[in-house]
Amino acid sequence: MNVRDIRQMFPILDQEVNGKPLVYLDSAATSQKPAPVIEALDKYYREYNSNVHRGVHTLGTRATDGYEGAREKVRKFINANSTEEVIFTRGTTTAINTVAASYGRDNLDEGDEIVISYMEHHSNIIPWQQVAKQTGATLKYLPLQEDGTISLDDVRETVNGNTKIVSIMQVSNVLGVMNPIKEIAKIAHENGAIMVVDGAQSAPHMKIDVQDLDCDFLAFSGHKMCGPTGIGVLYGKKKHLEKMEPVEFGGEMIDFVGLYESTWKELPWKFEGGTPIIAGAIGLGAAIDFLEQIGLDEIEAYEHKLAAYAMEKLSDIEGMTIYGPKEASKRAGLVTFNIDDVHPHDVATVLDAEGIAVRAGHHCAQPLMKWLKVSATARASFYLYNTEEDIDKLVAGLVKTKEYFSDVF
Ligand code: 7TS
Repeated sequence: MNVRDIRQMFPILDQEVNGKPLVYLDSAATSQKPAPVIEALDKYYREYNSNVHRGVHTLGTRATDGYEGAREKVRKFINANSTEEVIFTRGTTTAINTVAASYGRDNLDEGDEIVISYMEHHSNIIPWQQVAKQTGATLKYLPLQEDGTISLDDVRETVNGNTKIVSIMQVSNVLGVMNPIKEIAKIAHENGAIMVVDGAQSAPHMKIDVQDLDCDFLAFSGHKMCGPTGIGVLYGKKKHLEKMEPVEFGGEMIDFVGLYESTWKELPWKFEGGTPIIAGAIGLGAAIDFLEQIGLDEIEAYEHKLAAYAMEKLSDIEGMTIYGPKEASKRAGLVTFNIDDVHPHDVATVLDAEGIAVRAGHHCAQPLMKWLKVSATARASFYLYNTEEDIDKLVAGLVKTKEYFSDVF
């Protein structure tokens, strides 16, 4: 993998921000887009923009082929059994909400339990809070180890015969930990529960095989994996999706509409009410082609190297607190930190003046912030286009931040 060549495929990286070359370290929020993805969107709108699954005209057929072709690319990307199991959504949030609103509402009752963890993103917390309120089910939290990891003993203790749904992120957007999803899924299944996986931070960075993980549902977002915003995926096992009710009703998802009753199209379209996200899906297909050309294993290995380098360099800065496991081998490509008493928003502001983009805040993980006993943190997140030089610039920026604030106070 030649990072110099890869960087050249991302036109946005070649610019100055505040008079300094841009160092983009916020890919966990959203990744940048390579030229082939931008070109695929451009080509669609210039050459074959049309609605899908309707007319017989040529552009409509091309758009339908592009849209359904992207579904097959996603199927292969996650090794789903069939395209019937691949539903296009607006993103991870919509995908998890669909599972909670449909599977959750129909399969939960008073006394049933939903198990999530303290490290979840709000979009894997609130849908379960809502469905718990609607059905009388109880929401339970898996505890975390001191370094922020999940122990399988805790999973065995928390998941029991009352558990109906276990929903866990594969990679944390704050701690960077990689959770043992396959093992958790096994424990869930032994107890008669289903396993939902939030793959927002894993799908862009590592190979995912839904059959090997044996998860029942997987959610992820296109915009974090070099694709456009507004497109995501809900994978679900056919045996569940077949029995589930759609959550959005209208055009495109129906078979027959009577005055008082209607019937639905077959899978996957019964979950795709309204004109679908055609350009988004085509762009996601191009992003998958791009990532696969480089190789997900290569990308993962490269990001591990970057994370290890960042951990080493950042740990050398005095007053630095890094959250999550210390061992780089347990971490994906992001580092979340605080430095002395400087507010993370101030850290991000000083870094921005240096052309360095990091995120500051609660990262949509307020329960985790409470667990960490902080209100906010700064976070640098890496992707295949970042370099060790980017991390050196981050370190220099942080040293400058420290100096600036020690002068102020
Ligand atoms: N789950 C995880 C683990 C995430 O990191 C995010 C977004 C989502 C779900 C929601 O994805 P969406 O595409 O539906 O919005 N995480 C972040 C982040 O860490 N900073 O900005 C967005």
